[in-house]
Amino acid sequence: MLGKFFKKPDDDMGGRVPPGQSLTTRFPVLTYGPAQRYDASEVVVRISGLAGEKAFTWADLLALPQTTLTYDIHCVTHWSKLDTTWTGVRVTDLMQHVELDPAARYVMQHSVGGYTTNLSLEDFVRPENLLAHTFDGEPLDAAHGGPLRLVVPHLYFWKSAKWLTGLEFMPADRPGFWEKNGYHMRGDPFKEQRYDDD
Ligand SMILES: Nc1nc2c(c(=O)[nH]1)N[C@H]1C(S)=C(S)[C@@H](COP(=O)(O)O)O[C@H]1N2
Ligand SMILES: [Mo]
Repeated sequence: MLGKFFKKPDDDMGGRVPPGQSLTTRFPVLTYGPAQRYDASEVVVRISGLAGEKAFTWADLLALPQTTLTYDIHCVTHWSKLDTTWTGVRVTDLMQHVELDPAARYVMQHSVGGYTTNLSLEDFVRPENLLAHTFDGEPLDAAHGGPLRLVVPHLYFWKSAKWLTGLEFMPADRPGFWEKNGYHMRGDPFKEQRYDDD
């Protein structure tokens, strides 16, 4: 059954497919625990920690510039999906409206349901990272994190929190949910940083 949907790349597609990954044209759902359901009217992204306190509502987010980008995503469970198209607010555009304390070095993403995942500020503030609400021109499915998720395509996909509710800026790194359970603190797919001893 797997062979029908997952195929080993014939080559690495000119360097696009990280080691140990297979391509899929489906879009698998990976959620620890139940999928969360909430309405766009309930969306709030709270800024906390080493930054001026602030909360972005759905309307605030839609008032920011909207960007559509196409890129590849890589899951630590060995699937990669090429050319996924997302629309949302660039992290770099959001950060224009956040008063960051210069002591901030890391950020924790928080989600409905309690999922968390950590990033360094360099991995977070990149022009391709999106607070995404649209996939392939359609509102993002709840199963995939709709109404709003983060997409950080250069790291394994567990670093992209679904149902985003908060961004907590931190002076030092701290493990999120999967990182506490043995996953790598950074998760670069091209370096195969799957587990904390990789
Ligand atoms: N809130 C939340 N975000 C999450 C997860 C989760 O369980 N809860 N799973 C992560 C993992 S392990 C992966 S691989 C991707 C899966 O996203 P998808 O279900 O859209 O494929 O979401 C990440 N973000
Ligand atoms: Mo994952």
